Amino acid sequence: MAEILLYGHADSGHACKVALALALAGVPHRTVGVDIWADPGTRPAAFLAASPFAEVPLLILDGGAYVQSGAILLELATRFGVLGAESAQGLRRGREILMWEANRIGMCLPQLIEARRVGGAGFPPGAVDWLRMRYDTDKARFAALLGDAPFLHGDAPGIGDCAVWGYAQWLPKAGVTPNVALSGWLDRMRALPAMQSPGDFFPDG
Ligand SMILES: N[C@@H](CCC(=O)N[C@@H](CS)C(=O)NCC(=O)O)C(=O)O
Repeated sequence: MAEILLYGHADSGHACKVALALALAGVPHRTVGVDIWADPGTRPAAFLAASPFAEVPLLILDGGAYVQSGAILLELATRFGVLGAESAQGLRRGREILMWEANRIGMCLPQLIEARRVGGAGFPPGAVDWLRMRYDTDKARFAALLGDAPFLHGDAPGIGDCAVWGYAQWLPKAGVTPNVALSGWLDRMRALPAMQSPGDFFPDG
């Protein structure tokens, strides 16, 4: 198999989701840093040619270009039979959590982080309160999804855990707090042997 390349950046929770999945699955790969704060036109030509919105993550796998973090997670899980895709039930669980994450907690957390980064500039009045209100619902739903299990996929983490980790790793940057379920899960995720900091996942990005 040709070398697997992951284009990403340490400030991108979407890219961290994929980096974590590759690490948990033990899939050898190389990361390529893309400066997400720079003018998109300055990004590597090979990246611009393959990523339609000039966004990370971009995964090059067997000559194919894969975008959208959730879709990449599903590709990795099904191709390698890992992180939930070992069974039909685990894959279904992964799909359900990925859809929930993209619509809910994975929508409000990045926006809350961005609102703090820019001091609220460009956010209409009430937007941050609305995002915080959504997060309160999301963390309650997270607890319901987790139940008594250590991970969202049960005894071991799967693609759903990778997806939620992407931005839940930065709750303080979003100015919000976890509930007991989220806090315990975050501790268990941090303790995974394959876990790395965003800067270690993307040393040149
Ligand atoms: N829905 C996409 C979101 C990707 C995304 O928003 N990427 C951001 C970094 S988190 C990016 O590349 N921003 C750079 C830009 O838009 O110029 C996914 O799930 O992969």
